[in-house]
Amino acid sequence: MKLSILQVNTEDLSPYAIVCGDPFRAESIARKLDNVRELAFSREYRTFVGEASGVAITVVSHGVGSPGAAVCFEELIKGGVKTLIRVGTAGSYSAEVPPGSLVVSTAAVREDGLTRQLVPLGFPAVADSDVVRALFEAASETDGLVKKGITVTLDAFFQGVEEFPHQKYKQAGALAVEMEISALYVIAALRGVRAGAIVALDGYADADLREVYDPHTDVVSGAVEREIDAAIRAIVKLNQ
Ligand code: R1X
Repeated sequence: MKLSILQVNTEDLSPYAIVCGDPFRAESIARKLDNVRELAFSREYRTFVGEASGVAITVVSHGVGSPGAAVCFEELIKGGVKTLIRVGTAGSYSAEVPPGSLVVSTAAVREDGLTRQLVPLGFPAVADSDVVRALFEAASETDGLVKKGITVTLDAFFQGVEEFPHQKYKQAGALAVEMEISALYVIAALRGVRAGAIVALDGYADADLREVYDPHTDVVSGAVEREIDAAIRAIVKLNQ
């Protein structure tokens, strides 16, 4: 069967998938795998398959924001993917986890608009505990700071006239904010598959800490490299 939006044949997909926002990042993740093939590049969704230590891994870009990303997650699950790991970037809430750190998301605050159209807000957006463990172990084997905890998923990237909810979630102990994890966790739960996410912090979300937002630094690209390696090794661990 061909997936209508990803434009990929389901027979080519593997049970494990790494998803990321940026189609160019999907390519750099795929380059770390053996026997890589590009399957399709349709809209923002670019799909590769390859192998790490003999384990087949699908790599797909999902674009920016929960609704578009949800299309990717739903089609992958329809196509037989059973474990999804998001490798992404996020804004830090605290100087204790500065840009360049990695955060494994144990659960996501549902400040997105999409998931409330799927299931009531009381339903949690929570990661699979085995995926969290594998990601945290693999990330801790790399150099640099790694934390695990709650992240916030928000639709807005640029502020309008409404206040961003960063202060209250920071006070409540959330570590970082990004734009897709709650969609991933809710959809994974509704469809009965497992999911996890690791993010590289690329700046401060908190206006008190933020200077100019520039995610194109060596510190950030080093953290992105570490999280990609960690996600690949986490999948190999999960497959053992
Ligand atoms: O999740 C966020 C979004 O995909 C993080 O980076 C993008 C916006 O720059």
